[in-house]
Amino acid sequence: MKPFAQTWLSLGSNLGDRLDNLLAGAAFLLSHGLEWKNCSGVYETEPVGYTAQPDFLNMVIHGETRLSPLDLLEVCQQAEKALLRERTIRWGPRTLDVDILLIDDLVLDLPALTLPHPRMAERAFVLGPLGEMDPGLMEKWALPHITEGIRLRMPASDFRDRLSPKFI
Ligand code: A4P
Ligand code: MG
Repeated sequence: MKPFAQTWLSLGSNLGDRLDNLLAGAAFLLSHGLEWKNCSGVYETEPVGYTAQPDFLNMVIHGETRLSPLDLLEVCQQAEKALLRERTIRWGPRTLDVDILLIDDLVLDLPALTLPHPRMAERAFVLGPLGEMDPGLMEKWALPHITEGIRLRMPASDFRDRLSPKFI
């Protein structure tokens, strides 16, 4: 059987019930080939890129999977579709965005998938949650611990039970 790969995913939402969207997105991933390992708290974050839009809630999930990288990307996009995301403006508002930050030590530059995620090293909404959850990973990939424009909204201990596989 194919071995498990470790992966870190970034989830973001700034439309509708943002916390529900994140938890529903996570539940979708965990029932489509992602095995639960850990997650960060949920952060309230200022929009980056296209700034005339509501604040986001963001979190990072660490999981393991036997899916290929492109199949994992497909599942991430299905999760966005399940949450009725419409792609209109690049970097614009969305019910759910799921980005793959890392898969093991993979460095990829395919038309559909770049790893590590090309913009992760400059984004506090990724680096804050990742640094909270996995300081060793920050060191390994030489990532700066930038936390400007983000604040912890809910620690993982407040909602972890709602994500653990027995509730899915
Ligand atoms: N793609 C390539 N590599 C990856 C990867 N590692 N993970 C391709 C996921 N997708 C990857 O993404 C566009 C294409 O990127 C996909 O078709 C996939 O094949 P998209 O989700 O359709 O469009 P997008 O999200 O609008 O664009 P993009 O460039 O992915 O934007 P980002 O980088 O995801 O940024 N501010 C705050 N505070 N919080 C946020 O969560 N998110 C964004 C979106 C902007 N500002 C934000 C936040
Ligand atoms: Mg995206």
